[in-house]
Amino acid sequence: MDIRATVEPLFNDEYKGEPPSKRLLGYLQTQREKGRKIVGIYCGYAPMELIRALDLVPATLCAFSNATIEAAEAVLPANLCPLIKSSYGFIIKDACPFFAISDAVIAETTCDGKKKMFELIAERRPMHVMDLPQLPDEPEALDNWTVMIRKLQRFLESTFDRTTTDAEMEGAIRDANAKSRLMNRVFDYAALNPPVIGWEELYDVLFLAQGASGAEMAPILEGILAKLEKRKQGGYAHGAVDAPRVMVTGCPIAGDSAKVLSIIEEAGGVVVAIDSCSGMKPYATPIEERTGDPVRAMAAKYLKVPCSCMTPNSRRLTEMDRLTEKFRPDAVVDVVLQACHSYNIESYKVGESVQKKQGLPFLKIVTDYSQNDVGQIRTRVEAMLEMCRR
Ligand code: BJ8
Repeated sequence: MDIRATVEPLFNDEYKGEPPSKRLLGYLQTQREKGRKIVGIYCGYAPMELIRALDLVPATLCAFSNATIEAAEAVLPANLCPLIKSSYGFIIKDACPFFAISDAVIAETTCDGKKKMFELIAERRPMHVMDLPQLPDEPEALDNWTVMIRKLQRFLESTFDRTTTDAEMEGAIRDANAKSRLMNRVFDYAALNPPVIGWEELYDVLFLAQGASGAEMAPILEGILAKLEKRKQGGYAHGAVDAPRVMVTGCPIAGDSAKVLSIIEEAGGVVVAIDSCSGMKPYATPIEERTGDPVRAMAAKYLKVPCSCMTPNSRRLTEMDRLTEKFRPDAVVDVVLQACHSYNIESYKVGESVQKKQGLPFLKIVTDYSQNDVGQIRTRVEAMLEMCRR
């Protein structure tokens, strides 16, 4: 049963059925009209708390549409990750409204494709590239990443002619932690068996939460939590009561690559956990408060982001264990975007862990943003769900 047809929608009427991207854009435009500056980001390593401490507003830039890839391929190689091609295509086609209202952009040295693409767009906005340590367990990694966050602080302070204090950063950290706690309470309703929230509604919440601060999100999230509790008390279920529960991990997916999530639910499964930067990952780790060195505290948190650009990326397996414990999936789907070598290679270890340690069916899907492989993905997902039902 699609509960949205039978129960109160999660968002209030003020949004008038607008898609979440439009709501987020409306929010950012309002902030801009109030005189606030917007900072575009592309990655889960961008330290949001520093941005907010400087009274700047973060905006995640467009990266998830197939429509901009053809234009990008005039410059970029065709055998490049679709996320990078799509991002670049949005910029050269002037098609990303979030980039259009951004006053600066933060970039990081994650994968090769992304960092070279940043060179091509560097002239279009003030841009700061952060040198991300990729051996997170080495003792100097934390020192180096702390230095990089301080350099970003200086870049933002000089670009926007302002300064921030430790107390303001501590405040932004507390605000972010409060938002994370509320977001995790929303995720708790996907962990229920049966879940009372599906992936589309989760994405709506995640989308809006990217832009707004904890204080701004708190009343919205409290309202959503009350509605979810009502659904739970009313005995509603998202999907069939006995639907196989699926955890999705891997590359960020949204827009055209969210086809995988739709296929899982169309095939009779329910997506209960989304272990990626477009899903629950940004809310997985709190930042230590009142350490006396908020920049280092931020650095410690962001170094723990379990991205495949890190080696070893053992935290990903630990995090997946935690999510398996909490969300009790019956199967795990690892989504790898074509030509993303790091997630593709890491998939072997992930599959081994899921199958041997958790004893769960595992399906690796390598895909792009086109619709060409929908039939093939559907067949493979159906076969996996069949295994769960046996
Ligand atoms: S912290 S996952 S947002 S890098 S899919 S562009 S890695 S070739 S998106 Fe990511 Fe930051 Fe990591 Fe998260 Fe490259 Fe792979 Fe493409 Fe990727």
